[in-house]
Amino acid sequence: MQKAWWKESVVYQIYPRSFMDSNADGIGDIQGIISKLDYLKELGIDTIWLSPVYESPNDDNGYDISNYLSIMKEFGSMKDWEELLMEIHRRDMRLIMDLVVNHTSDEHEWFIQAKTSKENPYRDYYIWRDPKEDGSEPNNWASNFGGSAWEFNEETGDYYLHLFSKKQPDLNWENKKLREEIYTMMKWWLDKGIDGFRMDVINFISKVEGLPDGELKPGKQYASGSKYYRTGPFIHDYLQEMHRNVLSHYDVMTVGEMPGVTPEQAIDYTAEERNELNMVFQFEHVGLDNGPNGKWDLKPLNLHDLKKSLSRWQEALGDKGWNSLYFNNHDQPRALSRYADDGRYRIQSAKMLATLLHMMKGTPYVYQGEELGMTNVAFETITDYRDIETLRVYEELRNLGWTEEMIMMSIHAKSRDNARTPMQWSADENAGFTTGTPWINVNPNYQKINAENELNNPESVFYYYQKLIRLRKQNEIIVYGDYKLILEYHPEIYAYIRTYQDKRLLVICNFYENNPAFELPRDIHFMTKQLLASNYETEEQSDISRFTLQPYEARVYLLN
Ligand code: TEU
Ligand code: CA
Repeated sequence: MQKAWWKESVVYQIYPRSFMDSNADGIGDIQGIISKLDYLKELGIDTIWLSPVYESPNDDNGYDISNYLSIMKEFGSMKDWEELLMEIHRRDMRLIMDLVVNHTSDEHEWFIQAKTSKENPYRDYYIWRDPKEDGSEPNNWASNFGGSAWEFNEETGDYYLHLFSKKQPDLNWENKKLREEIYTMMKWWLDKGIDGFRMDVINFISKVEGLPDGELKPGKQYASGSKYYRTGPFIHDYLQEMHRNVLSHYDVMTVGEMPGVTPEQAIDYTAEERNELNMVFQFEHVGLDNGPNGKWDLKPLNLHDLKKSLSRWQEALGDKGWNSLYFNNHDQPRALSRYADDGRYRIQSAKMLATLLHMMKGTPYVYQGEELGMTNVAFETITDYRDIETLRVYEELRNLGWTEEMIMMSIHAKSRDNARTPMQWSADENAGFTTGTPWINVNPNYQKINAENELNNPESVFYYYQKLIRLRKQNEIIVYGDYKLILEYHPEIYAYIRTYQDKRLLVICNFYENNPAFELPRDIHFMTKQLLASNYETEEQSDISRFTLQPYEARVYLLN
């Protein structure tokens, strides 16, 4: 297997709107980020992924781009952005930008032109279809944010496709000129010196010819069309073309966000000899608490499902591709609240989840606030929520007859706003995020959970992350070792072994409040052991052939 800087990296995701406000307008901005770069350096981060900072009407917080070549005014100017890049590079860190090219904003110049007439030269940059005979939508696809995936356009008398909000029309990748415009835009950013891209829903860009109806479930008005747009017929051609024309000319990293991707498909996307992407964000492990009716249908995590899922990915990609490792991002509720305990054992839980993830094979991603043990939020009323998906789902569930209480319970558990409350810097008003009025309320637990407290406490979650990141830099086994699940059927413990040359790494995580017994499998022999990390006081020399774990305990041993 090839060594690579992006395999040895730890990436930190910044959601700019919620990170740090420098000018008291309540909105995070680029100067705010610059003021916190030393904090990220101290954590040990070497690559920053910046969620979109481009010009946008903010229907979906920047994932609806109206100009790819300019910076959103609320975030600052191009000069601020250039300063950010320089300050990042000066600290020997790298910057990857978000590339959102499945769709644009409906306020992008291309779409403003395209919608004016069927003859407009930009018309074919988007996906248009005539109404059915009765005037209804061309097919039954649902938008990922609820409702139909089609919007009628008066001027031309037909519909355009939008897999997300109606202010996010899908681009037509079959149009060669459009593809070339995108490649030119990518080069423009790469020539400014950025170090790569995170590509938004990039497995959606090729749609099946004819856009066939999806399978309608009983009681539903619209169906998922995902079968016809995930990993569509030309996706690999497009990505290989993008690689040939753009990426191959730069030393950069790429990660493709891919809802619904399978391990087999991920190998096709990431195998080195195929020249497409370096890694993908898969979604399997963040869907394990979805009930049969999807995301808002709550179901507790079954640890066995998590073991099966993560192990499947670890083993399948093995030496054939490369994994990204994440529990959190701006679309996901906080993993700590979701898969562990955000109450009494919050600190142990945060460290345990971090241990599980950071000792696996792949490139780890830390989402802002994760390193502080930030938790989900539970705003009392829907008016405190800001996310377009949450607001739309609220309406939809009401129409389906759900009670207010049931709806809010689901929103508290799953809303994307759980991840979007302002970064908690200190116990000052508004968590030190802004001196103005924040665009979304801070989580009321900021007086206890904040960066200042964390930095003053050597036992904090922050310093534990710092340690895990440092260990990765010091031990090649953490980056390159093979993965093997052990104690497969243990109901409470997730444990695995990494192997590299003559070394092994033993990782043990207790997912519950109980005190389960760990028993070392008999076929694991070693001469010496070294305790590399643990979230409780642990005797270095204590026997590990059999011992009792504390609530949410995690340990990492290097065996020789
Ligand atoms: O998300 C794609 C996506 O499908 C999900 O993660 C989405 O948030 C989830 O299905 C909702 O339940 C990406 C971005 O990360 C997200 O923020 C954008 O809203 C979306 O694409 C559209 O650009
Ligand atoms: Ca601001």
